[in-house]
Amino acid sequence: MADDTRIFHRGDYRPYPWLVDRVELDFHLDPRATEVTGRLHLRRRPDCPGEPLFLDGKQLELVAIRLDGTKLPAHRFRHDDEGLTIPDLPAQCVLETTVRIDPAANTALEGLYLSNGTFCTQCEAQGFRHITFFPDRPDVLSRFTTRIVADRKQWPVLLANGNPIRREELADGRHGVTWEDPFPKPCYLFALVAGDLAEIGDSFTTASGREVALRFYVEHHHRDKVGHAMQALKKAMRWDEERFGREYDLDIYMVVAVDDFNMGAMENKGLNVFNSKYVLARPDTATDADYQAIEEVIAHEYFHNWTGNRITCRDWFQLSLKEGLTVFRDQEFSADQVHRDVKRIEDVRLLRNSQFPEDAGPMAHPVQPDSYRQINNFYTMTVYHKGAEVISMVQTLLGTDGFRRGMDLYFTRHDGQAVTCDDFLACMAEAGGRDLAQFGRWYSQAGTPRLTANGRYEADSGRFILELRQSCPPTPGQPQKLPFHLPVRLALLDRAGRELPLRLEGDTAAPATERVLELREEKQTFVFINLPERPVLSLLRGFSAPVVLDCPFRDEDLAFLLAHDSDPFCRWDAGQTLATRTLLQLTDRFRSGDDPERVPLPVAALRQALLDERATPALRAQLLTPPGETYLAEQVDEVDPGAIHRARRFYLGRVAGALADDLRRLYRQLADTAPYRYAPEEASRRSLRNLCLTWLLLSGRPECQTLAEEQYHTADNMTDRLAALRALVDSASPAADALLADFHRRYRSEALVVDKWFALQAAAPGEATLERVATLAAHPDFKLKNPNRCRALFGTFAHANQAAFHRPDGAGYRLVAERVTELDRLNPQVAARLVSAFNRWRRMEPMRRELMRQQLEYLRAGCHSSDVLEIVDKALAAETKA
Ligand code: B3K
Ligand code: ZN
Repeated sequence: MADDTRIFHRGDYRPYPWLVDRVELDFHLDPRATEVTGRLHLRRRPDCPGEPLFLDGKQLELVAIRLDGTKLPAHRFRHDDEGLTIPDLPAQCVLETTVRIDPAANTALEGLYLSNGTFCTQCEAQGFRHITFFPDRPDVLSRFTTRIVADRKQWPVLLANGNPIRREELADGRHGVTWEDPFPKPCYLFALVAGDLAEIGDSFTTASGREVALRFYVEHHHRDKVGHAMQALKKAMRWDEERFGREYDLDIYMVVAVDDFNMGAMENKGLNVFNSKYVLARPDTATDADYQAIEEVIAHEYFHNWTGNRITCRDWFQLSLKEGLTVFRDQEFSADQVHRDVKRIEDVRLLRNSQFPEDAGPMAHPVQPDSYRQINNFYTMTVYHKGAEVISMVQTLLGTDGFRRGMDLYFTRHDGQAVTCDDFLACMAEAGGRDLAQFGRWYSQAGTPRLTANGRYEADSGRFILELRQSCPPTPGQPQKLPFHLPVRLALLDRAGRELPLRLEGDTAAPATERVLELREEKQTFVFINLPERPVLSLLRGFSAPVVLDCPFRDEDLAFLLAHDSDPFCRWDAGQTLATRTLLQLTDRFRSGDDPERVPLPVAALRQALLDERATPALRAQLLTPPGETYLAEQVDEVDPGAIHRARRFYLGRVAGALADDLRRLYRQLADTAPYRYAPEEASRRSLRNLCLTWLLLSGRPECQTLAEEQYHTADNMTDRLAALRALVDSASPAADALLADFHRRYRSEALVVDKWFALQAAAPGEATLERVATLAAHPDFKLKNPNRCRALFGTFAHANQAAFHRPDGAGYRLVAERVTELDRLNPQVAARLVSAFNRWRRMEPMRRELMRQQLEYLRAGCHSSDVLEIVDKALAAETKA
């Protein structure tokens, strides 16, 4: 049975009838029996007379309850599974409750729990109700004071939000620290940490000259892995001042790294709690990708201080108000730190691989969802990343200056409030002087729009007639869609790849060479004039809208764009389309048993891209990397993951074989000349060099294995060592097993590297991977309770190894379903993420479709959390009718 079958609807919002001006919390920490006293200073809202007080509270043992200092008799309140109801309260009062909780038994990692002996909290979205009785909703803002008492020896560091105001030495070896947060905040931003942790300090002077203490807290053996995160934090603080005029507001900013964490990190006011994966880095333990991700997540959580904390969400349906906006801000920040063009390509790849399938599947929901059963299931690619694309489109429509004015207005008007996505859009419309009413459909309509373009050149009149059409497929609960307001950035190129002046019929302004067309109708025609030759269309530059582009480009035009387009995104995308066409033809051959050798491969175009000295190495690596298997699966009507996998391997092997001499030469040219250092140019060089190595191994030349073995042994950093090992494992080299064992021996004490070891094996191609994953689950280092480890093994297997997960005998489905059932009892949030691997079951070929359906039925019968059941029920629900 489900533990919660209620459905929450966006339209049901009602303000909370009480104000909680202040709350004083008192924690007496003990792993098995922590006592929490909460003193709430309550005031009835004048417009809500007579309403009882309801406080959320789950799995709390009520020890005492007092009203204005006097014990409240049992008949004056009701305590049930959901919380505490108290009718008949005076208009103003102080309510005090004391509860007992068991942090050591908390495997869901929501509320107060222990990670390697450190107490920590995770309250977003609804964890605070597992700590004390409180209105656990984001629109109730209170000033928090937190006193923490614990054994001094075991937990010398005691942290909470705000500034420390009192330290106490107590009897029996205990000590206490009291923290005060001057900023009113919702309880989801509350945090507490207690542990034996190393403190790494630095400071930052804000633009207005205030000194802010920066503090990182990590387990002692990690103290030499914090430098990069600290620098990232300082960069983010400066960037937000320069780009958005936002300064930090408290005197101290703290970040704690813990090993057990359900997601990436949490932006608690003044006290971020991080998954250690996004803090710890040393050249020998972290890859370039890890370094980049750390910079991004540190910045993301920091940026939340304004977009999320100072201005928060009225209710959880507004989640994208803070998440979409903050992802947009971290993407802009990262683009300024690394190569902007490659960063954009990485973001689009992620969107296409993960958000587009979500938007086309049973969990499709608008950026502002209409309903949910379990809010944790809505921390999705759609809310985060499509939400960020929506913000980016606002910037495109308003221009950078208009957008900045809109942000300024948003900050001035709503500082200290809990608001909605509509409030945000209203600021943008007002400051930008634009009507964004139709644009608002991006928040309310789910599904990925399809943009169709048809261009026709009339030689005698010198006109280029561009017809744009849009449509959007039905999604659950939304059979019909209205047209979107869609910015289409474009250019027209001449035969040398130069951008032509763009003059639309009736234009008076001087023609630009790139412009943004605004599509608002289902179909619109744009006529460009004064064109002496047939232009090549460079469409949707920079991916100006999150749509599927349907454009009947000829292969020659794609090859031309791949070689010449001055917009790096369009260059890359032309290459992706070319590769996709080839890969889909190959997939057909593999499905039907026809000879794949007869399919022509775009070798010449790829060689040109590989050797293009004008492009950065990282961009060249992106131009060469074909779309992944999940993306390809979305392009066909009936998915045979085995055929897609074989097609992609065949393509890589053949292209690599044809380019082998170039790859070998480049591999040598791009070798290191200095010790490892994380810097964008260095990472860029390594990314292309490691692509060369990987492809050389895929080309099947045995002598290349020695190159990889050498690189593995001589590398002075994790990027190169891991790339070499992965290349050997992926090409099923006989050397792989011995090196995997060596890798484990070297890094067995570094949890984050052991995660890489598990993930690498779970991603290995070949049917036998399934048996290996089953064996690894029994490895002494495997811990189902640790989310990182669990994601490394089972998450990688289910989400990133299509061929093995979809093994035709159904063994992959059974393996994952069993783990989901087991995890569901321990950690429903992590279980729900894993079970979503079954979401696209209806698109499979009939045999796999039936096998997946059976496992979903088994899961529906065996799981009990609302998290897993919401996903499973939606997956099994009737198919959306077109
Ligand atoms: N706001 C948190 C996510 C909380 C997820 C709760 N299930 C991290 C972030 O987006 O910054
Ligand atoms: Zn966030």
